[in-house]
Amino acid sequence: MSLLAGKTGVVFGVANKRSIAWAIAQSWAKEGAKLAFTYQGERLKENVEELVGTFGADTLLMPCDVTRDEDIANVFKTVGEKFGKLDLLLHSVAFAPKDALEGKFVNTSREAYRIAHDISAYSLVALARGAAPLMTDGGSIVAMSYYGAEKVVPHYNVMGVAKASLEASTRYLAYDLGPQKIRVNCISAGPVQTLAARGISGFGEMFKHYEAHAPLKRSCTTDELGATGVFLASEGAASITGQVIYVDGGYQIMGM
Ligand code: NAD
Ligand code: 0WE
Repeated sequence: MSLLAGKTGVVFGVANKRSIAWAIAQSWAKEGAKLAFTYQGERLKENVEELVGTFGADTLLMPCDVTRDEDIANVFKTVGEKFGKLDLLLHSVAFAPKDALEGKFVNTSREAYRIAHDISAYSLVALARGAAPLMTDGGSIVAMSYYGAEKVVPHYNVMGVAKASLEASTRYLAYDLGPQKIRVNCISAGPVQTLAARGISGFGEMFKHYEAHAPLKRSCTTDELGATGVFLASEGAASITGQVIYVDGGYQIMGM
């Protein structure tokens, strides 16, 4: 059964094979979607080229630093030219300066706060605005969030505040774009061992915490995130918009 046959999509946030974006892209492609990809900068170009090549040598791949309006404009211009219309968009992008994730939240600098919100939250608004004119048959926009948006997770700090902004932006975008049949949702994932998670001290402890406290006694796999990504992109989610769906072993329901 090809749930996404005939659909086109653009994916933001592949850095390597462990990236959540890569898992969701593979699941979308397996269901028949034709995808375009972007990469953050020259540093990641080769890596992403190699991965994306597995979908065929003609797969559309473009640079896009989401802090640059001209990069974003170029992506949607090119996607418009190559695909004609767009159905799916994955936002799987986040960044805060490392020191902001180490010390106390109260010490967050104005610059670290600005950067975290620009890259991790405002970018969803800019990408949705670029995509909407191409989503002429409606569409599905999916963004990645985390529990630190709603409860304090020590050291997640300014990223938690930026994810709260991402989730609120999802609701306002869902309202604005609903009349065009464009749906906007978040997947709130439990911890996953990716590039963005590596180098965060105590990340191993987080898995132990989920094994001890989540109803399913674990976090989530990237395959499960892919499956939820397919659901949100598909007709099965035709009346779901503005929501945050938890793929976290059930952790979010717990009070203790
Ligand atoms: P990842 O490092 O593979 O992906 C993060 C991506 O953000 C990278 O591809 C990076 O290039 C991109 N990025 C950063 N700054 C950018 C910029 N200025 N312009 C364009 N792209 C930029 O790590 P991941 O864990 O797959 O993260 C993907 C998403 O999932 C993020 O939104 C993250 O917050 C979210 N998330 C991750 C976890 C986890 O435990 N790993 C849990 C819940 C949610
Ligand atoms: O969203 C994230 C992490 C995003 C992230 C990661 C980094 C590491 C490298 C954003 N910016 C940076 N900046 C860097 O310099 N997650 C959901 C994973 C994560 O990160 C944590 C977590 C979890 C979970 C940080 C502290 C506590 C928990």
